Amino acid sequence: MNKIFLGTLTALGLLFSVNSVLAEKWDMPMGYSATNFHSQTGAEFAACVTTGTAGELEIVTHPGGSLFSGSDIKRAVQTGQTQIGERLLSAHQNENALFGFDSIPFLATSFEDAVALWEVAKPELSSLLDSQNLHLLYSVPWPPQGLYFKKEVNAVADMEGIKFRSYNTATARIAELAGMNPVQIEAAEISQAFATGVAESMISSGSTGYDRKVWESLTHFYEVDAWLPRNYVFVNKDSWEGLDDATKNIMNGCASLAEYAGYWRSVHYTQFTLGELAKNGMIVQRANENLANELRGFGEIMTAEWLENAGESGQAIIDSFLAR
Ligand code: PCA
Repeated sequence: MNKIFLGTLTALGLLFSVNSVLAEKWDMPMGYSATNFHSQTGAEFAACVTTGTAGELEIVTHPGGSLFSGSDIKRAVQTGQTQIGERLLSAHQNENALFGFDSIPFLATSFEDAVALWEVAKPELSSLLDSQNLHLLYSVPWPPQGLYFKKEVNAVADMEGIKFRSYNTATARIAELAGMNPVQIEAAEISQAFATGVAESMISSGSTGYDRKVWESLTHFYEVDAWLPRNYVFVNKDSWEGLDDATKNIMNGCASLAEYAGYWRSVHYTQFTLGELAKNGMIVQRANENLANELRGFGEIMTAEWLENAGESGQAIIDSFLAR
């Protein structure tokens, strides 16, 4: 009896020591604030993996650019400084136009269309990421993008000379076409940028306006539904390939769950956050027909420019999306 007991103890001891040798901790930098719905989705994803692997793989999220600032996250994961991260996909548009497929003005303007566009773009995007030593895990869209100002704007002419906060190449190009002055600023820093007058307008979702309490500086939000940009979560390819199949399965299961939950959070957050902007004193309304038409004109120019840069793979994405 004693022998069996001792044997069991030894086996358990071995198990524990094997377990602690195998247990790994992955740090997951994220660019947006802890209260943002993407960050909440990421935190649940991390908890899902940690629980699913019984702690053998623990993922710890670091929101708000606290571990690496938004603009450094992709490089940090690519080079193995950390194993996993989340970033705004179109922020890499200056590296390769394909990363900006989700920020072509007025191509996909609803949640349903954003999903359809994602489905046709995903294979091309996954192989682009793969060529950069990254493995794509999941992606969640932001709510539709609208225009923030600190005055009434009824036409593009009213935008002349305004300092415009941009977050990718497409948003900077819109500013340029409208005669505004773009300045690239991470979401984590926009409250301060608006408060100090470094920027006085932007294109973004109700969600970011709400997260950053922009009503403290800005007064108008115009719904234009220009596009629904995406965040994506990605893993260093060597780290991914180092996982056993059981762990990969758990990660994939948690990623599907996160993509689903994040999508619905984004859908529900859309009206909620616009309501909160209004409650806090902002004028929230659809852009008038004239302004909407002028912006659609920018959309045509920018679609042509994107196709020129993205070449055949870009054309194939748009063709399959339009043919769906
Ligand atoms: N919020 C992010 C990107 C898109 C959005 O709605 C931002 O403004 O940085």
